[in-house]
Amino acid sequence: MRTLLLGAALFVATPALACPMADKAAYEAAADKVEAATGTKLAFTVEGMHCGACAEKIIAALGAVEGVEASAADYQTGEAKVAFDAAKVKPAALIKAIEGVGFKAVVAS
Ligand SMILES: [Cu+2]
Repeated sequence: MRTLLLGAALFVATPALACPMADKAAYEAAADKVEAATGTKLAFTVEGMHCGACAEKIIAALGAVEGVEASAADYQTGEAKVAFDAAKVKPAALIKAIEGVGFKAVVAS
C-alpha cells in the first residue's frame, strides 16, 4: 500500500518536473509578452514555487485580475513579471492574487 501511494505520487509529480528546459522556454516566451505589453511593468520575487505547475498557478491567478495584460513566472528563479493597467489595478492587488494561490510575493528591487 505504501509503495503504491509513493508510486502514485511520483507519477503525479513527473509531468511537471519532466523538462525544466521547456519550462524555461515557456517562461521566456511569456516574459517577452510582458515586455511587449503597453502597461506598467513590475517584477516580483515569489517564494514557494517548486515546479512548472506552481508557475502556471501564479500566471492564472494574475491573469484573472482585471487590468492585468500579461504575466510570467519562473519557478527556477522565483521571479514573476506582470504588465498591467495602473489605472485599474494596484501592485498590492497583484501580490494578493499571488498569495491567494499559496505563495508569498514581494516587489523585486
Ligand atoms: Cu509546483
